[in-house]
Amino acid sequence: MKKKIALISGITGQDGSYLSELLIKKNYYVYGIVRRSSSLNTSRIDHLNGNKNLKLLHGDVLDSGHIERVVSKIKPDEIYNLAAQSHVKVSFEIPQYTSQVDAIATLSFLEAIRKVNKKIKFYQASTSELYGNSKLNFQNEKTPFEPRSPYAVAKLYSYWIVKNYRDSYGLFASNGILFNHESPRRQVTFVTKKITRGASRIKLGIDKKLVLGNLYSYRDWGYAPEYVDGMWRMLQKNKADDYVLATGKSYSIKDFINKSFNNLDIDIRWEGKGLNEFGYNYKTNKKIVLVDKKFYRPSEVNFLKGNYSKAKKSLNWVPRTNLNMLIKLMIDHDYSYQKKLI
Ligand code: NAP
Ligand code: G4F
Repeated sequence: MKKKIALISGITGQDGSYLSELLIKKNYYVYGIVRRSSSLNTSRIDHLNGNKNLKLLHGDVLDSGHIERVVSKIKPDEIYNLAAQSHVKVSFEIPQYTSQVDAIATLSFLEAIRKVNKKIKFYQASTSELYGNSKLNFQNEKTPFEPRSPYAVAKLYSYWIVKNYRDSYGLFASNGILFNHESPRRQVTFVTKKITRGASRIKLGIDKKLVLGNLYSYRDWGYAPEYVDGMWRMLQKNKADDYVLATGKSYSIKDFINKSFNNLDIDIRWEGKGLNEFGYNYKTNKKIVLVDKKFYRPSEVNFLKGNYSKAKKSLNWVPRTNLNMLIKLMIDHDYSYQKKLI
C-alpha cells in the first residue's frame, strides 16, 4: 500500500510534536513546516531528527505563495493546520498578527487545496475558546459561540471558513474543537506548566513563590497525546465534520494549584481575596502563591466543560487520562528535570 503523506504546520509545538510521532508510528511520511528563527525552536522534535519518515521544511504560514508551492510539491494526503499564535493573553497585545496567523493562514491552506487537489483532507485546530462567555453547564458542537479574545475571534473565522469551503467546494475540511490539553511539553507561559514547574522549583528550594493571575476560571484539561489521536481519527472518516474533544470534567486554577502542590507533599492554606489572596505552605506558614493583576486578561473565559459524546460515538474516541494522572505526569517530569539543574 502507498505510504500516506501528511503535512503538519506547527510541528515544533506541543501538539505538532505528538502528532508527528503518532503519524510516523502509523507509517506516514511526515513533512513539517518550521519557522526559521535565530535560536533553535525544534527541541520538541529533536528526538525524531534523522528519522527517514520525517522531513522539515522552512516556512511561515503567513507566506501563502510558499504554502501553495509546498502543497503542490509534496502532494499530501492529509494536512494538519496546527500553526498559531496560540496564547490568549498575548493575542490582546498583538491582535493583528494573531489574526493573520490564526485566521488568514487557514484560508491560504484551503485555497491551496482548492487549487492543487480537492481530495486532500484538512484538519483545522479549532478551540473551546470559541465558546468564551457561554453560561451553559457543558459545551458541545451545537453550543453558540461567544469569543472573548482576539485569539478566539481569529479562530472563529477559521472555523467558519473551513465550514464554508466544505459546503461551497466540497473540500474534506474538519474542525477539531479541542478543549485545553496539556503535557510535559506544554510551554511554560500556559498556566498548567507554569504551576507544575513552579511548584517543583519551590519544593526543591530553587524558587520561593509562584505568581499567577485569575485563580477562579475553570478549564477542562486533558492529555495532549490523546487529543492528537483524535485529530487523526477525524481525517480517517469518509465525511468531514466538526468534533469536540474534551474530558467532560472542569476544575478551577486553584484546584490545579492545590493538586500540584499535594503531589509534592505540600498542603496549601488560602487566605484573603482578589489581589490580596495568598497561598501559604501549611507546614512552614510561608507565602508561596501570590496573585498579580499583570496576569489578568482584559476579558476572561470563566467556565469551560466539554461534552465529547459525538467524538465517542463517531470516532470511538475517549479521554483516558484524568486530571490527577495528568498532574502527576507533569509534576514527575518537571520535578526530575528541575532537580537535574541544581
Ligand atoms: P503551540 O505549542 O503554541 O505551537 C504552535 C505552533 O505554531 C509552533 O510550532 C509555532 O512555531 C507554530 N507557529 C506559530 N506561528 C507560526 C507561523 N507564522 N508560521 C509557521 N508556524 C507558526 O500550540 P499547541 O498547544 O501545540 O496547539 C496547536 C494548535 O491547537 C494551535 O493552533 C492552538 O491554537 C490549537 N489549540 C490548542 C489547544 C491546547 O490546549 N493546547 C486547545 C485548542 C486549540 P514556533 O515553535 O516557531 O513558535
Ligand atoms: O493556560 P492558559 O493560558 O490557557 P487558555 O487561555 O485556556 O488557552 C489555552 O487553551 C485554549 C483552549 O481552550 C487554546 F485554544 C489556547 O491556544 C491555549 O492552549 O490559561 C488558562 C486560565 C485562564 O483563565 C487564565 O486567566 O488560567 C488563567 N491564569 C491564571 N494565572 C493564567 C495565569 N494563565 C496564564 N497563562 N498564566 C498565569 O499566570
